[in-house]
Amino acid sequence: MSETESPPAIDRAWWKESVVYQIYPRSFNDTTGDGVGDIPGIIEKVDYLDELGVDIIWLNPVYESPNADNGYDIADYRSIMDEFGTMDDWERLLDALHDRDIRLIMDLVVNHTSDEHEWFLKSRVDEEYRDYYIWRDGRTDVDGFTGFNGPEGEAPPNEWESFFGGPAWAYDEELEKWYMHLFDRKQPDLNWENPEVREEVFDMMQWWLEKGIDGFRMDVINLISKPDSVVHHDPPTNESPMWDSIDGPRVHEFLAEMHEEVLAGEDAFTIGEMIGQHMSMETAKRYVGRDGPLSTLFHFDHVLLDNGGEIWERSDWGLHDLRGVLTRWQDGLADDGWNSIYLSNHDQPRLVSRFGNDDEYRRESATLLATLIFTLRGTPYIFQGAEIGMTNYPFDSLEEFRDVETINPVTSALENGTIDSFESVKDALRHNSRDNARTPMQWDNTENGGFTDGEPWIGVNPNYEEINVVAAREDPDSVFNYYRELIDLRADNDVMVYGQYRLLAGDHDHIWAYTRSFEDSHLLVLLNFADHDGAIELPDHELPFDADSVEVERFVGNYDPLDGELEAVGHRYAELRPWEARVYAIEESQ
Ligand code: TEU
Repeated sequence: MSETESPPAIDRAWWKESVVYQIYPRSFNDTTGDGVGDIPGIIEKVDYLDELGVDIIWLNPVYESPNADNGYDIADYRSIMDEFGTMDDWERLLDALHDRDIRLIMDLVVNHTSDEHEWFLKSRVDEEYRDYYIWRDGRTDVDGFTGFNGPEGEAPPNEWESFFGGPAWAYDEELEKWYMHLFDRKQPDLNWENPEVREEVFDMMQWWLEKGIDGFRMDVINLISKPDSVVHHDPPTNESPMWDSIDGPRVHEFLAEMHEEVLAGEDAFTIGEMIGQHMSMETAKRYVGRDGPLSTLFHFDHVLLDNGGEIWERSDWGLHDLRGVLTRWQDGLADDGWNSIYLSNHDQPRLVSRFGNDDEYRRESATLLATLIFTLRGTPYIFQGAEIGMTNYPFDSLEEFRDVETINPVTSALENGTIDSFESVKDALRHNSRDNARTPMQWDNTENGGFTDGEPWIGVNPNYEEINVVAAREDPDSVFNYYRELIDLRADNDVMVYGQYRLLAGDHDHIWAYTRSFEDSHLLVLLNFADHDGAIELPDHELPFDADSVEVERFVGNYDPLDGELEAVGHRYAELRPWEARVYAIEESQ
């Protein structure tokens, strides 16, 4: 930092200094032999989480649910799904985590409920509850329209297509009306226009906070306010596409109310999952800026880069795109707001298979991606299994998939001839399907990777014999031990947490280079996103320090140091090996 530039104000927060580990309970650890992971299974592994060194656990939904969408269809917000255990188990888990200074955040899924939730059952038969959901008349003015499970000649209220394929409306025979579901038909959308719905949600959040949780990850929270074409019309008009539900007209008002009623005065960590693409920084700051209702958000800009539209389509991306979208967020929230840094979760393929090379350079690229996650500015997230470099699954038939988002659209496309065979889409599904993330955690090299004694609910990746926790622990060069090192470093170095990001040589075609700067400390990060060697010249005018008068040390890296590599900074030139990640610590001389 030059003397004329004053450092930006730092708003410290525990959740900025924390590392999050995401647990998908269904696939973590099974103690009952039914092939499904459970809460006692997580308790068994709390020491593992402690050994890894993470600070916060984000638990995917564990509430009572018929599991049309693996728990994202909630039938009762205040009880635990039988398959996962009991409320006692959950309380034991909370205690076990808190005993080790690990915090727990829960998934808050309130854009929709299950169609088996009491509110929805009542809403079908009881006027008082009708308005908890979005019920509308169908259209009869559409020529020659049949099907969609509605009455003959009646079309769904508007033309929206659900995220999981098919219309975003389902017909109720008794009521002779349609209800909206932006996701599966078993996930009816709540009507946030109704103040009673908001009160119910806020009470429930309060109830969980009183149980001692440390925050919420809020599922598709920017979808809760629907556009006027639906809110004020029955049947709705077609003037707004479904995308207009994103950041809808009253979303900021609803979240401000949630903040006032529930979150203000609580030291809770809140992450809003923000579906869509290209959110403006102005909108982002309304959510997560200093005066915003939430701590941070998940945007989708980088995980949609390879999205081809349909689940069986892909589009190409390059380092340019990845670096471009993530740099936009680094710069956009540099002074106000806070990023979440994730490259995978339960909805995304495995990071090493997607952004790295899961074959010849699995260890190198998995550790490079870890370096990226831990050296960008924001709270880092590890999705279970990433820390041992787990890969995508070699799916061979549609029967091996479990996810509605894969099964529904592929089945209809096969039926209506849009695609002619499973084989023709196999490679794309192997790459895109959410089920890649959902195969069981690989603990050891015994049957089923030590996940279960029974028949696992979804296949265990056959590579469990090599890729598993026991093997990773023993190998000093493993992905696991590298994650541990990064977590330790982050706990001790403010520059990793708060340092400002600056992109270097932004047009390099396979090396991503940047600095992070905090007071007089800097990190120089060099990441070679390629299966081959590469070299980079560090442009003098872009460096935030004078390269001739700094002390350079190696900070972390995924290869053994090269002879003379510390001179690289003075020479403004570095050479990197395939998927090499190298970080230098740089101090300005006094
Ligand atoms: O995800 C919302 C969401 O955006 C996903 O549907 C995403 O578009 C897709 O998975 C990318 O392939 C949340 C939950 O994380 C997801 O598991 C749920 O299925 C969904 O909401 C509905 O609750």
